[in-house]
Amino acid sequence: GALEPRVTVLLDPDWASGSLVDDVRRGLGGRPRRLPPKWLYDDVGARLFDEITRLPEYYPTEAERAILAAHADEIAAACDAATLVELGSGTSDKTRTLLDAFRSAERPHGPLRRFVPVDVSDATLRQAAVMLSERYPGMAVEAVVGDFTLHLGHLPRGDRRLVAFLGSTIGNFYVEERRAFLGALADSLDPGEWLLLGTDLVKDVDRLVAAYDDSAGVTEAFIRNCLTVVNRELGADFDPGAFSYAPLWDARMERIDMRLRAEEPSVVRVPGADLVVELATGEELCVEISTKFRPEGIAAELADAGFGVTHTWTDPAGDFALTLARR
Ligand code: AVJ
Repeated sequence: GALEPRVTVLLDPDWASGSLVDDVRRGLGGRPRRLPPKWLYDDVGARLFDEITRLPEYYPTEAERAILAAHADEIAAACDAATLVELGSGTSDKTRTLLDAFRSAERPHGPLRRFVPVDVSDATLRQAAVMLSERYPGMAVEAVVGDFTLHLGHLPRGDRRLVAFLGSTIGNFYVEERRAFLGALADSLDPGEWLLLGTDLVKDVDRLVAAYDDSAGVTEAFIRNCLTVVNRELGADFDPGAFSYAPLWDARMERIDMRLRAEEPSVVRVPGADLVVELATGEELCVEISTKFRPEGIAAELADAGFGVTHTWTDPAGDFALTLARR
C-alpha cells in the first residue's frame, strides 16, 4: 500500500523572521536594487507561475516536457540512482514522467526507492507529496520544505542519488551565484552521484522576449507580486500601481532581465527590514533574471564545478536542453 509521505521543514515558516529580511535589506538597500526571485513564490505567486507554464508564449515547460517524454527511459537506464532528489519541485508535474520511467519494472538498475521533493512552497509541496505517495506505492516520499540555496547540506544522503534541477531554474541565478551553487551541489554529492539539469537555450530574441512579456499579462502580475509579498511579510507600503513592468533582453549576459520601474517618485517604508527606500521616477527594481544557455557553456560550467557530462538531450526545435552529469 501507499507509504505515508514524510515532510521535513527546514525553512522557517515565518519568512519575515528569516532570510527575507536580509535579502530585502541587502537587495533593496543596494544598487542596482534587487529582490531575489525566491520570494515570488508565495501561494499567489506559485499559482501565477503555474499559469505562466500554460501560456502559449511560454515554451520552456512544454519543451522540457517533450524531452522527458521522449527520453525518460534512457535517463533512467543511464544512471543507477535509487533516490531522486528534485530541487524546486513545485507540483512535481513534469517529474511524474521521470518517476514512471525510474519505477518501471524494465529499468536495468531496479525501481527507484525514494523521492525527495524540495521546495519553498509548503502547501504545494504537501499536496504533491500526498499525490505522489498514492500514485507510487512502495516508493518512499521524503519531502523537504527548504531553500536549495541554503539547505543542500541537509538533504537525505545515501542510496545513490540523482539530483534533478529542472525548468531552467538555474537561469535565475546571477553568474557568480550559479558558480557557487554548482560548487555547493557538487560538494553535497558523493563521487558517482548524478545531476539532471534543465536549461533553456539561447534562441531568437523575439521568442525569448514574448515568453517573459506575455499578452495576457500573467508574467507581469507574477513579477509585481513581489511587492505584495514584501508589503505583507515586512509591513512595507509599496504601491504596486506606481510601478510598470519592464522586461528586457540583456544580449551581453544572454539573459532576460525582469524589472519593475517606478513611474513616480516615492518613499517606501519597510519597517520589518528597518529600511526606507527612496525611489526616483525611472528607478528600477531587478526582480528576476532568466539566463539562457549554450550547450558548450553548460558543459564548461559543470566541469568547473566537478561534474562530468554523460548525456545531453534537446527537443526537436533545439529550444531546451536536459543534461545528465556525474560527480
Ligand atoms: C522557473 C524560474 C525558470 O525563468 O523561465 C517565468 C520563472 N519568471 N516567467 C523562468 C519565470 C517569469 C522561470 N523559472
